Amino acid sequence: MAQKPIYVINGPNLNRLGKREPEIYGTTTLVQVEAMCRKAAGKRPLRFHQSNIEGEIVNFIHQAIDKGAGIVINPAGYSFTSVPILDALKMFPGPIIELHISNIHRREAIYHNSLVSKAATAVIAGLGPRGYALAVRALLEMLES
Ligand code: DHK
Repeated sequence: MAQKPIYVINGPNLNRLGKREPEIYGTTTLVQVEAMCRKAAGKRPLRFHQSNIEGEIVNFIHQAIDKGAGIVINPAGYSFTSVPILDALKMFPGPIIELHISNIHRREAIYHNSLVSKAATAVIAGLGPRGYALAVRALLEMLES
């Protein structure tokens, strides 16, 4: 039977990774992040999405609820504001890793309280873009055990 995919879901402004505040987010592009995720996933199918629109992110999470094995999500700015994204994640039965490229706890106060963490199995913050590949590998281990 085909393995259920891992969903990697990205929120607003992450389409501009590489050019966006490189002193905070680095110079790696989202296309490069996707390649890192696919390499880390190995044989496990992977769906990679990004949207600047809250409802589209909710729809990606619904796709994962129906077809996915695990979620890595960087909700970006919606981490701190979005009850709809939190509500959608609460419906997901598998492991969820919340990911932030930067260490949000070392930044301005607006970035300190992520609503999404209430639904996350684990949170990675501050490892830079490499955190995505580590999150995918951690999901693989959780799914295999
Ligand atoms: C990305 C964003 O766009 C910010 O709004 C978050 C997160 C931090 C990140 O570090 O990946 O606060």
